[in-house]
Amino acid sequence: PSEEFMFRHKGFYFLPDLANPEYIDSLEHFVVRDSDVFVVTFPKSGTVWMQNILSLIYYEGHRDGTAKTETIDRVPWLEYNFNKMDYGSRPSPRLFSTHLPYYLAPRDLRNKGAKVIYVARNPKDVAVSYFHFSKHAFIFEKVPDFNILMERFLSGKVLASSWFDHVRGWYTHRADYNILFLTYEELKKDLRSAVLKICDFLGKQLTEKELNVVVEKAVFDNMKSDPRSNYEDKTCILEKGRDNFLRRGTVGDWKNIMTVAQSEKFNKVFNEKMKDLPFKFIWD
Ligand code: PPS
Repeated sequence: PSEEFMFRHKGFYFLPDLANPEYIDSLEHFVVRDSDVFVVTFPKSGTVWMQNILSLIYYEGHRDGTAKTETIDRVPWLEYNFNKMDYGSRPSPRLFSTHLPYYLAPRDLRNKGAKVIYVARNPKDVAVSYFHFSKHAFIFEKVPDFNILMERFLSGKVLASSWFDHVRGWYTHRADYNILFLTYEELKKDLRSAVLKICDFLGKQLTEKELNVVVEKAVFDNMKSDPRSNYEDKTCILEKGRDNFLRRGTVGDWKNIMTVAQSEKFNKVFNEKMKDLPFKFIWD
């Protein structure tokens, strides 16, 4: 992969410009508050979706449409501080998202005060989503051929490195964190139940009416048409007018692009690397 688009630090690929090795190292000592909530994902696994769900759960002004704040300002990325916020002076409860692997995450998270929500998505769809996103995102290297992207994905030469290591790392160290594991597919299957589970984990009591609004506003089509949720104005990331962060939002889109041979190769690597873990993804 081109160094113009990614740099490697401590075995992990980051986006340049928005992060550098010193900043990443400083995050080990980032002061975490017990009231903080971290969304942790491998890229293209439902980050923006979960950012939006948390924002809707926590902010009445988002639910009722009176506040115009964008999701990125409510749930900023820890390691990519796009809007140069002073995270230390943000009022509690602070919401963050991150693609960091467990071993580079703030140490304080292991005190188990703060909550972590990990969202995993079936990796074939992650690779396909990554491929499409990279075509229109300035921050990603354009890879013209899916086969090349897939090879890089399987060998961990993409942003956030290996999907397999990312999921395994967080999952096998789960006892060190106050963590809720969710899959993109379960959110798709029954968003309402997933939101209830999230509220339960966060200790947030929503009324029936509030819950209905969260679920309705977090549905793909509604998020796609809401500029606060879809990063429409982030022309520094994406070409304007092109597929934004909300592209298709389905389970099984990999079938539209992967050949049988590619799918079999993918299965082989998946089975080798994940066989001892209980992750069961809905693939279609
Ligand atoms: S990023 O760049 O890491 O922040 O991307 P991320 O948000 O993790 O992943 C983007 C994919 O998530 C899909 N998405 C959704 N799917 C269903 N419902 C909702 N509400 C939703 N919001 C985002 C988005 O469409 C991307 O997947 P693909 O398959 O490319 O459509």
